[in-house]
Amino acid sequence: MRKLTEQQRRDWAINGYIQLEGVFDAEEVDFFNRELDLLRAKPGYEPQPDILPRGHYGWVPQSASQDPEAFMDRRDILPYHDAFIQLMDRPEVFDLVVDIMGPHLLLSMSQAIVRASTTEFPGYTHTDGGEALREIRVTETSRPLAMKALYLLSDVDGPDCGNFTVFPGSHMRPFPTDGDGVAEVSPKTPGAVPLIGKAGDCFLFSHSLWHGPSPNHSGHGRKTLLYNYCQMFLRSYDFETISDVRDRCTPRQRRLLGDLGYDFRPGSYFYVPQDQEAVITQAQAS
Ligand SMILES: O=C(O)CCC(=O)C(=O)O
Repeated sequence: MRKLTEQQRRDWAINGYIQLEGVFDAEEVDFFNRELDLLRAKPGYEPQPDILPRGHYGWVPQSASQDPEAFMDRRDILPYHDAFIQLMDRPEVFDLVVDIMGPHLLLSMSQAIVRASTTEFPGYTHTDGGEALREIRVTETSRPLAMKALYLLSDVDGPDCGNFTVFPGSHMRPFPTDGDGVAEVSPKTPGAVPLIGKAGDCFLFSHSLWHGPSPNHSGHGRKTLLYNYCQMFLRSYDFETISDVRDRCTPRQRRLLGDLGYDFRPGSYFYVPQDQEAVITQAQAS
């Protein structure tokens, strides 16, 4: 399997993120953009801010708007196309995820986001994983608890284009909140870096990095795919047990979805199956 270069290893340790250029070619970018547009008409999990608390997703019959440039935040995208399943262990990215996380990992979330071009959205900054994970940081020499791969499906070539915006090095610092747990930093706080990238690039970043979307005034929607990986002893965001797509998966993909190959028993997921490393490091066909 591929490994991080020395420069990437330093970037990960010091900045808390890495940019991989040109992971998708132009044809793949078009393909995934089309698939994203198709999701809108289908049922699925989306935020329901008037009904559900922040961070929770409810089942909706379709997205609020069928305009491909409008806001969409769709969770658990694996069932919609085999290409979304294949992306969970695409070697150019997954090999590096394993180099960073080690082999005892789960795919805990998949997501498609469109950030509409609008003057209404100021962007926001957060760490991943909710209130408890926000309190936990690990050292430069430790594996992370969780990390994401964010695939850009739109060019982001200037500020205020819905940029993925980060505070380099912040993964080592407590996230600043007021007494009610509300973030005291935003994409406009000094130190924030709005990242530039091309459709097809991928950002790998730690759950504890202060990050989030900038405003988008570009005139077009900024589209991304996100895959979250966590250590096995954490749990999945997207499913209670194991995703229904398991029958469409390779053994490695099934393992990434939490299928251990035997029924749950106390100790499962903390002490991993004996073949865990072999399954994760070998991309068997079926
Ligand atoms: O770029 C976005 O729209 C949100 C990405 C993000 O902040 C996240 O996945 O945690």
